[in-house]
Amino acid sequence: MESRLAPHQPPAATEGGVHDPRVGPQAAEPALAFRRWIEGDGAEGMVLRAGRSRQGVAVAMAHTVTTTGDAPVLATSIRDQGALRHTVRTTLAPGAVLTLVKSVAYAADKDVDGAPGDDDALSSAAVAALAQATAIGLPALRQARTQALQDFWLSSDLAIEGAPDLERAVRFNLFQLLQGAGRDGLTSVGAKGQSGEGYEGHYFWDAEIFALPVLVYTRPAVARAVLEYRHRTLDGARTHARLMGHRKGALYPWRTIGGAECSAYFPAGSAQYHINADIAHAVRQYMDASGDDDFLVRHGAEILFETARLWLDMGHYNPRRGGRFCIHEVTGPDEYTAMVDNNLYTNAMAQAHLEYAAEVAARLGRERPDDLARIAGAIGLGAEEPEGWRQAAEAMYLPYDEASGIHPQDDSFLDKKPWDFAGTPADHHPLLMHYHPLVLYRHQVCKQADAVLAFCLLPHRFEAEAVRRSFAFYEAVTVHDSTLSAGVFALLAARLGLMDKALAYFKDTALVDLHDLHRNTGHGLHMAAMAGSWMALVQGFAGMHALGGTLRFAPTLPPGWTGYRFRLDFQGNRVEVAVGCDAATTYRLLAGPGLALSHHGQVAHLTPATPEQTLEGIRHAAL
Ligand code: IFM
Repeated sequence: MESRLAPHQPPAATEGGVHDPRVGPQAAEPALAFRRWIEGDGAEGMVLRAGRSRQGVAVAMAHTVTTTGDAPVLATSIRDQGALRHTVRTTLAPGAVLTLVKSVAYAADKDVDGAPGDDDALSSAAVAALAQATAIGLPALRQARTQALQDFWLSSDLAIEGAPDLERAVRFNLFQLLQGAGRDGLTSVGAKGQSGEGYEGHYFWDAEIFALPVLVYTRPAVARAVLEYRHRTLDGARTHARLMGHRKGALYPWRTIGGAECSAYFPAGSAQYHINADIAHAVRQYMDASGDDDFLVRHGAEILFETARLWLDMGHYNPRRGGRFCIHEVTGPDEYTAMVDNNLYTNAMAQAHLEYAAEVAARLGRERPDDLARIAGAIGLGAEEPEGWRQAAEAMYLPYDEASGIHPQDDSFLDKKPWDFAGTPADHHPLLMHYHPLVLYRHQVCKQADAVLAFCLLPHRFEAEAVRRSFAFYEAVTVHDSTLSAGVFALLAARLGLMDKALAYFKDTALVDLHDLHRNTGHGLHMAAMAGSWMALVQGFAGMHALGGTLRFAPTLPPGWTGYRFRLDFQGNRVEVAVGCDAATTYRLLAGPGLALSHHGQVAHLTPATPEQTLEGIRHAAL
């Protein structure tokens, strides 16, 4: 029996001989280079370090082997060109059992006190972690893990009656999100979680706009930790802003791990300024659901203020647009369109960001003036700045085309040449693998939800019929080459009462990895799409919306389902929502002091004395 430890070789990143940019740059060398062996105290392993960033990781392992019948066991370890092979040989009598317990512990620079780059310290940290795990023992470790998962399902359990495959898929997705989310305040949620090398382990807006809503309502403490990571990397965002020519404020990098921008190609990278508003939206979502003022004054407010400043620095009041506040030369979420003026999503999210930042500054001024003074002092915030944010938000330009009655994705999108969908060979998808980006940029073709996402996140901002018309328009020009897209279309289709479409998109996002729908699950799981399945269920089919601090529902029932239920944590309460085929929804307070919620506009109060309410009405076709 052989177990092998070796520096990782990058996965094959080609399709038909063409490099797939979604995996990462083609490097001749493995990302991690061997530094030294670990040995002693029953442990063996190795220290590895990244070539450029010098970040290190140590892995230490130990084996215990037992056999029934006490057959002699010969264990050998062989080091071979940076790989470690542990071999166990024995001869077992028929029916005898060999048990091998392999324990592995990792340590990274962040686990080590002192100067980064110290291989000995890293090695000792891994050996210490291994010793600690061995001392605790397998049964106790397993018990702790079981308990942690039981706790997780207490807050996030869900069921879909009539679609067991989809129920299993969403539960699988939730489990993967839980596994993939950083919880130490030093890490976030990678686009692939911890499951693969696609996108080089980087964090994107996927964390805040997709993973975070799930965590906010099922694991608030983890949501807070993920947001703390952004506060911890605020200095990197300030540096990035200066690099991009902004005199003050912070601009979060489009893709990062340590806080520095790691995009290789700025039109599809740093130009996605909406990342600032995405993070602000996540802060707001967390605050509305938790009321955690401690987070706000330690971390959240500084993030909000520093990032809000950027919009004032880059946007302007445009006399040619009636003095509206315009934002030029950005890329929105849709990566088949780049470097545009007045991207609807960016402008609408920036508007919400500016408004909220001004609101928070005003509330802190009233309720926690010392905290506001401390934060303002630390970042040199002028007393007049929040009023500037409020005015820019009020004047924000949101593109609307009178002739078609839709919201254009940006100033130029409707003028572009239509894409020849009928003439595109079936094997030319995803388009990014077959057409030069400039060709895509010149056409009316969307990789993923863009304006459609704005309608989902900020429903109060748009008129219902314009949203319905816009949905039809964007559906016809979107190819969903990004896995982030289907969940968003499912969510909006459900809110619009387009139930067949909603269900089809829901399947695409729920089964994305279990069925390997994009044929690249081997590069890692698609965390945002997985989160998208929960969002489509809860925020789409059940119509949940909580911005502003009130929990609202407008449940629908997709065709073929006889019911569904899920749980949420909200403002210290745990609530179960069960939508049934009898056109009724039951809301149950499982824990907490109680709350008021809205069901199709009807207010219900759940209290410990009256913890359950069943309300009639399933919405079928209204926003
Ligand atoms: O963040 C996404 C982006 O929106 C589409 N391309 C992949 C990225 C990582 O998932």
